[in-house]
Amino acid sequence: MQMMMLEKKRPSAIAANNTCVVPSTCWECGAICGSLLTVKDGKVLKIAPNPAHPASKGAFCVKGIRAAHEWTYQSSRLRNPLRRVGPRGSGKFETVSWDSALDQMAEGFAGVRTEYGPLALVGAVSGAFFSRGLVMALLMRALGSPNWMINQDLCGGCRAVGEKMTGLDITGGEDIEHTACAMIVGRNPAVADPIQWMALKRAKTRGARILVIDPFRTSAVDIADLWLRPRPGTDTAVAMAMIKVCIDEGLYDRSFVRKWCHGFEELAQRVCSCKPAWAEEHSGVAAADIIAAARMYGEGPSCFVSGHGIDASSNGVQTFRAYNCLVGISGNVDRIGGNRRGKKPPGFKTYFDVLFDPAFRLSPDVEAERIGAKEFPLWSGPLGYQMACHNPSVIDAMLTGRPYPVRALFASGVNIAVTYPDTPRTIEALKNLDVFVVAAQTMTPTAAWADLVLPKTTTIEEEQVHIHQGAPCVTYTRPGAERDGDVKSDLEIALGLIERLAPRGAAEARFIPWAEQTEFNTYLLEGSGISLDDLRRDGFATFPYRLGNFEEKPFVGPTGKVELYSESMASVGLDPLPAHVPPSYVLDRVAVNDAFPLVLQTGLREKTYHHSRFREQAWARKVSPDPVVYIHPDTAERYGVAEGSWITVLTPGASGSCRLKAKLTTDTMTGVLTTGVGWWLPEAPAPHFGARDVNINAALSYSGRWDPASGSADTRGIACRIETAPHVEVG
Ligand SMILES: Nc1nc2c(c(=O)[nH]1)N[C@H]1C(S)=C(S)[C@@H](COP(=O)(O)OP(=O)(O)OC[C@H]3O[C@@H](n4cnc5c(=O)[nH]c(N)nc54)[C@H](O)[C@@H]3O)O[C@H]1N2
Ligand SMILES: Nc1nc2c(c(=O)[nH]1)N[C@H]1C(S)=C(S)[C@@H](COP(=O)(O)OP(=O)(O)OC[C@H]3O[C@@H](n4cnc5c(=O)[nH]c(N)nc54)[C@H](O)[C@@H]3O)O[C@H]1N2
Ligand code: SF4
Ligand SMILES: [Mo]
Repeated sequence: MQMMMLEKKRPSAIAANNTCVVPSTCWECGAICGSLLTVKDGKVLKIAPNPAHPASKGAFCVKGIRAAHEWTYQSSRLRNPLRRVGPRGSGKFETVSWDSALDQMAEGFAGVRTEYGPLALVGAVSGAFFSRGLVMALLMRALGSPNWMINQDLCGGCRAVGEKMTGLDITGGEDIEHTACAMIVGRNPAVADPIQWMALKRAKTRGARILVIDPFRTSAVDIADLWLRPRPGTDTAVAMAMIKVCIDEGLYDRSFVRKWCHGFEELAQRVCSCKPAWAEEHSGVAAADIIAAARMYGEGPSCFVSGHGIDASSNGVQTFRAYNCLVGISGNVDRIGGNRRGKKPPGFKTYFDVLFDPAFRLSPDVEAERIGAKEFPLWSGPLGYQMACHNPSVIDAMLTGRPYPVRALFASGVNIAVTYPDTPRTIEALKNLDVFVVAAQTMTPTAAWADLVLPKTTTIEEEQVHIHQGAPCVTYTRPGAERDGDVKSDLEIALGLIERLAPRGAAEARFIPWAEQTEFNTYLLEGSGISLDDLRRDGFATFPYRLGNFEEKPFVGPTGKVELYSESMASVGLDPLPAHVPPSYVLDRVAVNDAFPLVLQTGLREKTYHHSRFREQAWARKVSPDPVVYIHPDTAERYGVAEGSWITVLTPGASGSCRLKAKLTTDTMTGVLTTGVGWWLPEAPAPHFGARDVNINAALSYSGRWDPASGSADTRGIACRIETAPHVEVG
């Protein structure tokens, strides 16, 4: 057991001629990089990396430097509340005051609540990683509804459920700095996470070995010692064979397994037939490479750097379970160079602590009514990751009234008409609502359908306090800029609504007891020994923590051990051991082979965009002007696709299609089409702004197949076909 004590860094704020440089944290994506804001007269002039930040160590990206700044000051920013004046989707809005907007919202929500009951009210948000997620959950609870949608079923949902079911909480705690082997699986760190990418490059220079498991040739392959290239969605087979090799060759940590793992014998039995040659058949990865990978990882200390590439699919939880078992048996948990478990200062409250705090919970019978709780108890039930709804089922409820009607939606920080699969169906659902309110910073294909659009503060106008597991430290985002417009934060909007509804008996104020963000942040910090003043001065605060403190803080499952055999999964009738479930395109092949002969991978990140954000910024569009689909030259030749030509992509069960520009490259496998996510065209006509044209989610189904544990739909590993289509100018 080791005691780690990190030294406090010196304050980095320097004042000079009315201009000051203050430490903060970029909040534009989950990497949360330490930043330095140059501020003058309440305006942020410049955003730069903070080399003194213990987690990011100067890592940063162009979105943080440029996009976040422009997002605040651009002319297309929404600066006043808007009320729809024409029919839904007509694009006709008028400017109104906040009082008038919040009165109307309160009236609408109260009306739906009276007519259909509180369950008919739903909130939607990106995730609970930022305070807006927690605020949305608590706002809905205040209104009496357990229903909130987070898009984590499409993001880290399979990872979260897989980890929780294994008893681990290791996301973000990859100790790349000290590892002997970084195993990068389904992760594109050079684009998605500059902190990880810089750490990986340092590790490589130091002599650590890099193992990449990815069907696509990312920049990580350039620094790899070994690259396994499985066919999409076949990682479970690879991981199970790696477990078998490690067990057969004694490359596992016997004493850790004896003391801290539950179900080793059962796991050994399960992988008994998973020979590397078996995995080769399923994945296409040579058996010899699987053996070499198992040895490389098994020698350790090794860390598992996982990504979205093995998430957001109908077999994602089992995939994560398999890799998590590998982490478990190798004992690479909470040890130097392995995967660190979540750390926090004593007393500090994370968003998850508040979400699960009995003081902020609805009664169990109301929570049991949450949409998805019965079908996906490990996602939407009390055992779930964030106890959020099963989103596709909510969309269904909006359209069909089953299991009960959903009539009012408040979407904050989520662009569901672009980022949820099956765009045409999502839009039909939005049109069908009685009340639809969106909080956003710009007009989007989602906001275009709203009755009210509430203009939101940006990440440089808000104060946030968050744990960064990368150092770890508590990190601070400063409201560096004065608000540019008559805009409000998510907390202020929620409080405005509760203030109007509580006197009518339609809301309970106790669910959001903080009068403003600073009070909320103070509440999170209470008892941690870290004050807001410390954070304001330095931008972060480190804290002492212990590695390997398993007695003091057991693993999170029912046995308090790493559950190779998951008791929670067994308790709800799911397979408690990792199992290879073939990806959708393999299962679909039987039925639709001729019609959909190719495989579609979505979600490849682009450096200039955060999903659907920043599409209106000219510099970003210049760097990345078109929605691209990568096609292997052999596949292109076979289907008559020329470099730079526009093609249409279709998948089974979806109500729309998507138009993409072909880029021919051997970076993608033969027969596999790889594209990004989040495309729409702010310059195209309202209300769709291209969301049914160039948005890949227009071509996907959201109506199942779903992962049995997380409820995630497939965003990759999908059978598809293409049509060659001429380039259509979108006006
Ligand atoms: N610039 C930028 N950065 C971002 C974001 C952004 O929009 N823009 N979004 C942020 C968010 S919310 C997220 S969730 C992360 C996601 O970022 P990452 O976790 O890096 O995920 P992806 O880019 O979706 O995919 C990573 C890799 O998974 C591979 N992959 C696909 N299918 C499979 C498979 O079956 N097996 C294996 N082993 N690999 C596969 C892909 O080829 C790809 O190289 O990025 C974050 N960072
Ligand atoms: N097919 C497919 N679909 C995917 C993915 C994929 O790989 N493939 N990736 C999935 C993943 S990983 C993710 S994380 C999601 C992302 O899905 P979304 O969260 O919908 O994506 P964003 O484009 O980041 O943004 C959302 C909107 O939130 C608003 N916003 C930003 N910050 C704030 C804030 O602080 N408060 C409020 N009120 N509004 C704010 C902005 O107006 C922006 O338009 O997409 C998922 N969808
Ligand atoms: S990766 Fe870029 S956008 Fe994300 S937090 Fe860091 S600087 Fe900001
Ligand atoms: Mo995500």
